[in-house]
Amino acid sequence: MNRITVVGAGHVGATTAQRIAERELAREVVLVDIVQGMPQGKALDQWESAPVEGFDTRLIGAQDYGPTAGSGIYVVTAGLARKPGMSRDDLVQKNAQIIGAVSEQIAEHSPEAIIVMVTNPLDVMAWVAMTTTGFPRERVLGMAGVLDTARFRSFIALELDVSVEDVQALVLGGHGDSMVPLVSTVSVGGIPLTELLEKERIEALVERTRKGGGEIVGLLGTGSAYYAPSAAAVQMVESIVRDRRRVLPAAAWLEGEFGLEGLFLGVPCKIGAGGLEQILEVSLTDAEREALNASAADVRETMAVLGG
Ligand code: TXD
Repeated sequence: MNRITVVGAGHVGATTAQRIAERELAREVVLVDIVQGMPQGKALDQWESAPVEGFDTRLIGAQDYGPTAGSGIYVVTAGLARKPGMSRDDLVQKNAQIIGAVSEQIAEHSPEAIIVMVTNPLDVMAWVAMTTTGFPRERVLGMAGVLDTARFRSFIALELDVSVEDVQALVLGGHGDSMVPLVSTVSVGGIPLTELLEKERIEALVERTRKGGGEIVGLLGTGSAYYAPSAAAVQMVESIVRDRRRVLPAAAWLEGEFGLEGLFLGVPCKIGAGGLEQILEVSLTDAEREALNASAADVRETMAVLGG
């Protein structure tokens, strides 16, 4: 791919740019941020790591979207963090304004691009991006499921003292609290997790995963997670760039899948050169379906804040 743009050069955005460059997923990575000089400074610093790391992907920073023209992918991480005294709804409105403005620029400069939305609340921000750009659903995806699954898999690997590579898991629904882990689908080297761990222990790991973002925030003191989130976003980018058709949990616009429509929600997606190639459906237990519906209700409530 010629060019990938990362919008928002903060913690997640800058780390995402560095990972994309180190893997040479594009010839050029453009970091865009509103803060004067900051994306230029980070991009230059990253480019100066190229001789040591051995990559040829050029990194540049910008305040405007001219240099991003023709990008195949935009990873969108621009946004505000919640400040003291700011309500959740205020934050949604502020971030929706930012994502609306960013999306107009994307549509103008790269009408064929694929958007990977990271900014929270990502299901709703993906909807803002889709409606503002007018892009088809195939070209707008939200990142959360890969991160939630990675956290779940990392905790299971620790618990069983096995390689993370052999732990497979699927998480549906919204991000964090409202995620829906399909415990029956979790396997370790092909062995169902339920044969290796007590139900209570599995529940404890699920709970830790649900609160995974908060655990990091609590430890960091300021800011939130970015190493695992950027790794997760880049896994989606890589599947697009290399047309790998990986089956990854991601937020996609539903049109009847899982009995839901008219919202973005985390579901198993086949991700390839065209973005969303297919949504794969799995049968759910009654409890899982109920949890997924509750997660959908959460997303709809937030859409309603924006008049959706
Ligand atoms: O799983 C997930 N989807 C997430 C989401 C995991 C981790 C982080 N998640 C969300 O990503 C988080 O809640 C935030 O909404 C975004 C970005 O998180 P990050 O930790 O990178 O935040 P920072 O460090 O504050 O960076 C945000 C940057 C900052 O540099 C701002 O100056 C910039 O966004 N910003 C903008 N850039 C471009 N254009 C506009 N309009 C703009 N407004 C702010």
